[in-house]
Amino acid sequence: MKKVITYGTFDLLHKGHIRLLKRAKALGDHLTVCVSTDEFNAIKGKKAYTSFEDRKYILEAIRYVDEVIPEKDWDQKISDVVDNNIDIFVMGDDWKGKFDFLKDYCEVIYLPRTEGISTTKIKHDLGMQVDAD
Ligand code: C2G
Repeated sequence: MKKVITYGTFDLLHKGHIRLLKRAKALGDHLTVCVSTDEFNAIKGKKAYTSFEDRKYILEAIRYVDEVIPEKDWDQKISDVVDNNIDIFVMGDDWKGKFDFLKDYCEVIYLPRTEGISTTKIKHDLGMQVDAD
């Protein structure tokens, strides 16, 4: 069984997130999504509209997602990959190169982002407070 993992906040879920998850799952047989906790989002300088528990609940309902685990800090990726027997690490290409250190442990693939949509854009268009990028 080929196992894939990806990471993210997945706030205000939109087509860009779903397309990433669909393509990630297509690379293997099992997709683990590591979703940022509210505390880690604060470290990332993000404030999600939807709580960790609700973002986890929503992700678990997606047909492409097999397991959802918490992302609590920047330094857990190697142990996540090793402990979960991950074959492929996938992220959108806004992160291109940032996680190449994982190539010692698994395949690393950066997929093209979906243009024209983002959580920040949604918040902006709705006149909501947006995070400092
Ligand atoms: N994404 C995408 N297209 C978009 C928006 C997002 O492909 N229009 C992808 C991102 O590249 C990322 C995933 O969807 O791979 C989740 O995006 P975010 O929730 O914004 O995740 P981020 O805040 O970048 O957190 O340790 C890594 C971090 O947790 C990533």
